[in-house]
Amino acid sequence: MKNVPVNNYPTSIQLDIHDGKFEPCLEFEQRKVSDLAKMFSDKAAIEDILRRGDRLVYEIRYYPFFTSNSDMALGTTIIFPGKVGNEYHMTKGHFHEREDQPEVYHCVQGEGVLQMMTREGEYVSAPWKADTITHIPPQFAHRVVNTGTFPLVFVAVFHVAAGHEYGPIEQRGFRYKVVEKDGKMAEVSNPRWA
Ligand code: S6P
Ligand code: ZN
Repeated sequence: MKNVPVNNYPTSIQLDIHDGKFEPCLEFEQRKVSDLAKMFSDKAAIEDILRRGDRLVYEIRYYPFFTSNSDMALGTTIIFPGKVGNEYHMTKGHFHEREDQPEVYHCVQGEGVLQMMTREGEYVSAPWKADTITHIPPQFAHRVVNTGTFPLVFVAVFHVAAGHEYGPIEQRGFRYKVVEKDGKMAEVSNPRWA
């Protein structure tokens, strides 16, 4: 994160829980279907969406609380509802580069699933609704899936030094995929883990 001012005084920000926005926002990122082409399984569905002009899946806003000797940060993510093929909109998912860095996620709006998995493939999923708060231990990759019909908004609290490692998830995904099956949400085995 570049150009973030050091501030050694207490700081408060006001969050809009409906869209994850706050001011001032120090970093803003958008991820579209094209950015998640390695994550979603249905390649024909991806091509079809891209032919029609791509689509926004989620937005991330960051506020790093940098002091002279600490790097705690706040991130808010809004995942818009939708599916690619039968797979629900989701974040890319990542491990933290540092193995001593956990994270806390707080779902403030929407419904879905928080998927977590170790490098060995031990899998835990947490059903999510408004005000579910989950502690993610350092060794678990994490991905949020919006299975509802409204935007899902969550707040993440972490240290910037934790870092993001996307490679293993790009290569194999999580052990289970979160899909719509017979009109309902289902977690089905991911063939890349067979
Ligand atoms: C950072 C934290 C979140 C995610 C964000 C997007 O450690 O877990 O701020 O970066 O929800 O997810 P992803 O997988 O695209 O980074
Ligand atoms: Zn993280």
